[in-house]
Amino acid sequence: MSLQHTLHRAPAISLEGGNTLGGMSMGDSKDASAPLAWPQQPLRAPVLPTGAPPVHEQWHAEGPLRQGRDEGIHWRRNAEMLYGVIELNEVDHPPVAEDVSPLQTASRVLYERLFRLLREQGMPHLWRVWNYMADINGESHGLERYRQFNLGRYEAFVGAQRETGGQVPAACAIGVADGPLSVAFLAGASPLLPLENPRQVSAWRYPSQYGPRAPTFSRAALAYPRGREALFVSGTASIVGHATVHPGDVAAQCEETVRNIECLVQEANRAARSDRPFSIAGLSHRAYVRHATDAHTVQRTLQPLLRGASLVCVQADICRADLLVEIESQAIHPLVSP
Ligand code: 3EB
Repeated sequence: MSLQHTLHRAPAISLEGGNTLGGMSMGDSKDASAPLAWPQQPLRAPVLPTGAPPVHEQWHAEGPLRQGRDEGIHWRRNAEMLYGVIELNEVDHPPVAEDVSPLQTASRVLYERLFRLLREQGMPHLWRVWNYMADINGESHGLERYRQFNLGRYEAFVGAQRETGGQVPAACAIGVADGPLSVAFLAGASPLLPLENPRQVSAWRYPSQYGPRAPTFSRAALAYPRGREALFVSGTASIVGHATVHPGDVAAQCEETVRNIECLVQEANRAARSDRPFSIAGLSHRAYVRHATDAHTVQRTLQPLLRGASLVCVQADICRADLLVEIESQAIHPLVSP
């Protein structure tokens, strides 16, 4: 069966498991004992509670696998999907105009390269994207940095003649202490089925009070590698309509966020093909927590709500200054062939 996901809490990356398409490391991880054949995204964020061991997640896929480096992207693929990691330093992208920030340019260039690779590799469908950047709530050039990122990403989608609403990938966009703009992505030969949350305005329809260009992501997506149905729930926060609710109350934000995820799970089950419904307890969750000191409150609040599901917490910044927590989730179900 294709596409599997594993999670290890260990000091270093595990080289076992075989058929690794790509991975992501969280926390202060030791280098693997051998060079990795697959792209590995370093998420430069401490695992919580403070002092918890690093976490290594991997995507596994059926071979034969091929890998390469093009457009500054380390990628690895099989016949039906491709995982890639690309990192760009803003200092390498000096302003092209007075009102265009280095982060906006780096974001545009990064996505332009990503789309070129997908075209060359015949993997046109972007399923899931993990975006990390330094100082996400900082401001320069008269604009918050997350909004600069949204501008650059949007420009690249338009330039590649891609849809900027509707058929857009599941994603997250998260702030870390420092380091380059870092993007990992999973793309496929087959289209994704995007899902939206009836409790929330689609992010690609956000009004301009949240920035000159709306973020380009869907609230969740179903994707279909051979024999599988994958559900990717995008970064989800305490937002109802398009407004932040419960500012300053991390426990209430956790509860609201889980309500949003529950809602997306319902939407997924309406569209799902597999016999087994998705459930909050069967998903694997990652929580981004703005303040490390909130880790215990977040875990205590989420534990009963997630009903025993896997949860990894990391310290990171959320893309709105009033958001204290964001949760993303995923699950892969087998599809019984008829
Ligand atoms: C929100 O709901 C929270 O810009 O790719 C969540 C997931 C958020 C993805 C992105 C942003 C992104 O608006 C922020």
